[in-house]
Amino acid sequence: MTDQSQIDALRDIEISPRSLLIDGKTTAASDGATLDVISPLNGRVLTTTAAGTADDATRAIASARAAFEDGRWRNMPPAERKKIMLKWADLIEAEALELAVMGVRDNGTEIGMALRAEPGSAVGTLRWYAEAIDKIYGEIAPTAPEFLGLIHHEPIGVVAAIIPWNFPLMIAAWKLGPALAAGNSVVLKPSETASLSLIRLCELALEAGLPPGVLNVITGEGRVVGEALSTSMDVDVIAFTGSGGTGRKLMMASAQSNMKRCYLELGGKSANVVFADTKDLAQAAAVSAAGIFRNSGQVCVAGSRLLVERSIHDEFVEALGRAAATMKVGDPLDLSTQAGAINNATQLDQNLQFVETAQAEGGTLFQGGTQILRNTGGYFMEPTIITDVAQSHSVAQKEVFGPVLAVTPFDTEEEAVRLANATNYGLAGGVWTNDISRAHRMVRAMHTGVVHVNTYGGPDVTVPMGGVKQSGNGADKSLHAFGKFLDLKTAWFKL
Ligand code: TXE
Repeated sequence: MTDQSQIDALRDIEISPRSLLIDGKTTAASDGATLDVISPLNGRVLTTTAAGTADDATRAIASARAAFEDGRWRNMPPAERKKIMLKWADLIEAEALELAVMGVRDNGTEIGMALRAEPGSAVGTLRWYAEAIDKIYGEIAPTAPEFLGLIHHEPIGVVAAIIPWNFPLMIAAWKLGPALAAGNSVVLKPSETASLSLIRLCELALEAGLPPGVLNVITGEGRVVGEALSTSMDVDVIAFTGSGGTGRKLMMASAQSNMKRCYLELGGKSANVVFADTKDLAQAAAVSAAGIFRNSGQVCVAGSRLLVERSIHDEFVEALGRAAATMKVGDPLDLSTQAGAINNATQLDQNLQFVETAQAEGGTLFQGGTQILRNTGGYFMEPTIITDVAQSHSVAQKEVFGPVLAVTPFDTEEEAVRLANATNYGLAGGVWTNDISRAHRMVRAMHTGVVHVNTYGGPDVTVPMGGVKQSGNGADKSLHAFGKFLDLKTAWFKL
C-alpha cells in the first residue's frame, strides 16, 4: 500500500529535460528545439521535452523498419520475446510509484486512480500480451485431402502508436502490448501534454532487453511528428487514440500515402441509462457519479449522458448531485482526492464554454459549472450537472471530455434506446435495471462497443474496448487486438 509520505517525497523532485528515443539511443531534436511541459497542478513549467521534427520521425521510422527487416525481434524465439516483455513489466512495477507521480504532475489525474490505471494497468496489460506470445498458433484449413491449406499469422511491420493525454501508460500499453508481442516494430508518439511517464516506460523496455530500434519514441507536436508518421510511405499501421478531428486527418493521410491501416479510438458521448426498477438507486447514483467525474471526466468511455426514467428523475438527480458534491476535487497528489486537474488550459476553457452553451441552448445548470482552486495556478473544475438537456443540444452531441454530465428524462424503454443511440458516437454505455430480460434487450439495442450493466467502468484487459460509428474502429485489449497487428497469410499446397 502506498502512503501519502511516499508520494510527498516525490512531488517536487526535479525532472530533467527529456529526449527522443531513436534506435536505442536518447537524442535531442534535429534542430535542438524543445517544448515546455506545463503542470496542470499549478500552471508552471515542469521540464521540457524534445520537439521532434519531421526528420526525426523519418529517422525513427527508418530505425523501426531496419529492426523489422533484419528480424532482431520478430525472429527471436517466442519464449525469449516473452521473457523480455515480462521483465519489462517487472521493471515498470518496480518503478510504479515514481511513474505514477511523474505522470500526475504532467497530466493531472488523481493519484489514487493513476496508480491503478497507469503503471498498474500497463503492467497487467504487458504481462497479459507477453504470456500470449507463445500461445498464438497458426491454423490448418479443412481442405479436400489432396490439398493442404495453412494459415500463418505474420507481424505487419512498422506500427505508429499515437497516444493521448488522459491515460498515457494504460492506453500506450493497449497498443504496445499486442503490437510488440506480435513481433512488429513501433514508433510511439506521446501527447504533448502527457509524455514524461510514457518516455520512461519506453526506456524501461530497452533496459529489459528489447533490441534497439524495435521501440522508438518521438515527442513533439502532433501537427509535425504526428503528421510525418501518418503521411509516411514506410509506416504500415497507425494505432491511435484521440479526437475525431485528428482521426479524420489520419485517414486522409493514409489515403494520400500508402493506404496504411488506421485503427482509431475517438472517444464518445456515452449514455448511462437508469430505469426506475434499479435495485439500489443510491449505489447506482454513486457509481454513475464516479463514471463521469473521476479523472475530471477525461475518460473516453465516461458516462457523459445520463438518461433517467422520468418517475425517478428528480430523486436520482438529487442523489447524484449529493455524490458529486461530496467528491473531493483538488490536489491530484493527495491520495484522498477523487477528481484531479483538467489536463490543460485549453481543455478547461472548452469545458466552461460547453456549460455556457448548454444553458444558452435551454439546459439548466443543476450543480457546479465553474473553475475552482484558482489560487493554485492549476486547472480545476467542479463536477457539473446539467438537466433538461434535449438530444439536439451540443452537450448531448459533442464530447466535452470534462466533468460535465448532461441529463435527459425518458418515459419508455423504446425511448431510452432511441435517445441512447441518437449521437454519432458509439463507444460505451450503461444500463441499470433489475430486469434481466430488459438488460439483455438493452445490450442488444445499444449501438456501442461496450455496455456496462448495473455498474459503470472497469472492464479489464480480457475484453475488447473499441468503438462503432464515429467512435472509431478496431478494438484495443483482449486477444482480438492481435488482429490489428498480424497479417494472415495462406500457404496452399497440392499434395
Ligand atoms: O486530441 P488530439 P487533444 C478528445 C477530447 C478532447 C479532444 C482534444 O474530446 O477534448 O480530443 O484533445 C496527436 N497527426 N480526446 O487535442 O489532438 C497529438 O499530438 C497525427 C478523446 O489532445 O487528437 C496526440 O498525441 N497526430 C480521447 C494525439 O494525436 C496528431 C483522448 C491526440 O491528440 C495530429 C484525448 C496530426 N495532425 C482526446 N494532431 C479519447 N478517445 O479518449 C494531433 N496529433
